[in-house]
Amino acid sequence: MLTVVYARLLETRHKQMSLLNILEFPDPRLRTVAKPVTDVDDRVRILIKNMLETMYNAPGIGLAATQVNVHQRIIVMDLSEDASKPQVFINPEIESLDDATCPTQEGCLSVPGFYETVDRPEHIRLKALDEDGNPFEMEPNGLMAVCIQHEIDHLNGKLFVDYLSAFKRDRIKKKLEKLQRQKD
Ligand code: QAP
Ligand code: CO
Repeated sequence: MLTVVYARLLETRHKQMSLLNILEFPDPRLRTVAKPVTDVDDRVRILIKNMLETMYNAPGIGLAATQVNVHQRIIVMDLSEDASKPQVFINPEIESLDDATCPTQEGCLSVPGFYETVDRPEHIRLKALDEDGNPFEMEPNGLMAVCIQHEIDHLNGKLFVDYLSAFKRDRIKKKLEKLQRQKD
């Protein structure tokens, strides 16, 4: 029995799992505009690993560095069913390819428990750097396109609740503030 516990301890230590604290609306730090990454180094790669672990643990499908109070232009995402397709976007840049939009029910780890429909461009072109600093391009559509736009909004200090009516946004703000007061 002791060997089993010790083996687990070693494994935990080996894995160096670190879950990051996720900021919640209306925390003003979520309004920070993130700066471009100048050097894709080991520091950035460790942050990416910790962001992926934090996202999988939540569980979520996307997380921007802004949400863990790191104001650099880094996004992690995994749209697979079984957490098997982690994707990383550093310094992402997008443009819409046409006028088509797709209404999608969105959620956010920084707005826990609330889901609302947002309309966004359906087809985009995306340029970014991968975790080795190599540039790549994609033309995602559907959920992938929606999710990357939601996450880039975070890097610009914007949240999905900003697309809702002031009435709805305020109701969400008050409910979350009440829950946050209960936590402290
Ligand atoms: C962004 O969001 C997204 O409220 C990623 O209690 C979501 O991973 C873009 C989550 C949907 C487009 C469509 C939310 C987890 C996860 C919650 C997420 C919650 C627990 C949100
Ligand atoms: Co979000």
